[in-house]
Amino acid sequence: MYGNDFSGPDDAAGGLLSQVEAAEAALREAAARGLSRSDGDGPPPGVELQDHFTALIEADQKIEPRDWMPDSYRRALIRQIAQHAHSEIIGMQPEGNWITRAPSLKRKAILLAKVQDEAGHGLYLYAAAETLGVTRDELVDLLLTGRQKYSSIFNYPTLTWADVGAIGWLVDGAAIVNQVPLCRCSYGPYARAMIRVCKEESFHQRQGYEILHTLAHGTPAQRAMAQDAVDRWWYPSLAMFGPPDADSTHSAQSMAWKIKRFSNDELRQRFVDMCVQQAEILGLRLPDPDLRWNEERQAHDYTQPDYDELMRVIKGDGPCNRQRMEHRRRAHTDGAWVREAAAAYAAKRSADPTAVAA
Ligand code: BYC
Repeated sequence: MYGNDFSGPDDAAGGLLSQVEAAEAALREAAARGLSRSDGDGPPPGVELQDHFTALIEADQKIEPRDWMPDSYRRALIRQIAQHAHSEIIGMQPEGNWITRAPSLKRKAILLAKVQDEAGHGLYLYAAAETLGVTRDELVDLLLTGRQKYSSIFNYPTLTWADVGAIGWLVDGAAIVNQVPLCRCSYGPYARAMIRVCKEESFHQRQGYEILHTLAHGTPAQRAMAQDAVDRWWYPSLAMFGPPDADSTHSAQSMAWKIKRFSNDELRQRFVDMCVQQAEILGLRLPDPDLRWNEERQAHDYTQPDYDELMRVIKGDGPCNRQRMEHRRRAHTDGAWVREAAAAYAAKRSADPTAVAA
């Protein structure tokens, strides 16, 4: 709950933050429980590596960088964590577009902090991926050369200030629904990064919700702007959860390894159910004429997003793919001197710690 003037997304979502806290407690518990490991962190004598790995997963114990893991598990994690990191970094652009045009000093300061948080999330995630034996340069190269993708959602334009609110409410909201279960991911560094990310992300969702609430209770023009933003961001937000389960290539294996805890469709449904209640509080309409409560399923029926469009956007043919990648490549090139200076400073300091102390 934030503020006392209206109920916030956390209430309607059944306390996502408390789920993050529960995941954090479970993480500590798992560490304390510790399946017996030999001193070298390998399996106890006489236990095969693969069997030990499986036993750790089954016991809900975290796999740590020092542990043996199958190559396919390592590759799956690098793929998902790196694409997640790229999404955070590219995700700075659509909102960054509004920093210079935020309607007040307060809004500008909040948005600046939020965009900066996204950069931080990208860095936690790149650091988590690096623990799997891949370098930061390699990861960045995978993005810049287009061999790895980032979330489809960031290939849509932010046309009005209300889009900043809709991104906070819907996009960050979808991100949280997806990421809270990742706090229980079997790979320790990813789970720990997610706990920190989710705590910050819940504030992001709140700021978007508050922007939309203000607009929805403002002038007729502001209200129309808020509704238009929700109309444009609803289906792309549903598509963020990925292809339907029947077409999801990685889900089954990722769930067996407890990287993912729920399927794409399960999380999408959870998000829809959460948003219906929040939209009512906002006084805004979700743009789906077939959205209705299904008593039998105890969930809302809803219209699926256009998955052909999702695939086109993932493959590079969304409204802003080219612009996003050009911007990122230019920023990388323009930032080369900063990386060189930081590397030179680090080299100097390790050669002679007193030389650069002043
Ligand atoms: N966009 O077998 P599937 C954020 C790809 S950051 C692009 O179901 P999986 C935020 C998928 O990668 C948001 N690609 O895959 C930041 C796979 O392709 P590859 C990002 C998508 O991994 C700043 C193929 O389709 N969040 O929220 O089991 C500001 C088949 O899919 C998408 C994360 O990355 C998509 N929407 O499940 C505000 C969370 N959907 O790799 C907000 C971590 C699917 O074979 N990631 N693909 O080339 C995940 O939870 C999972 O990777 C996914 C996909 C649910 C995204």
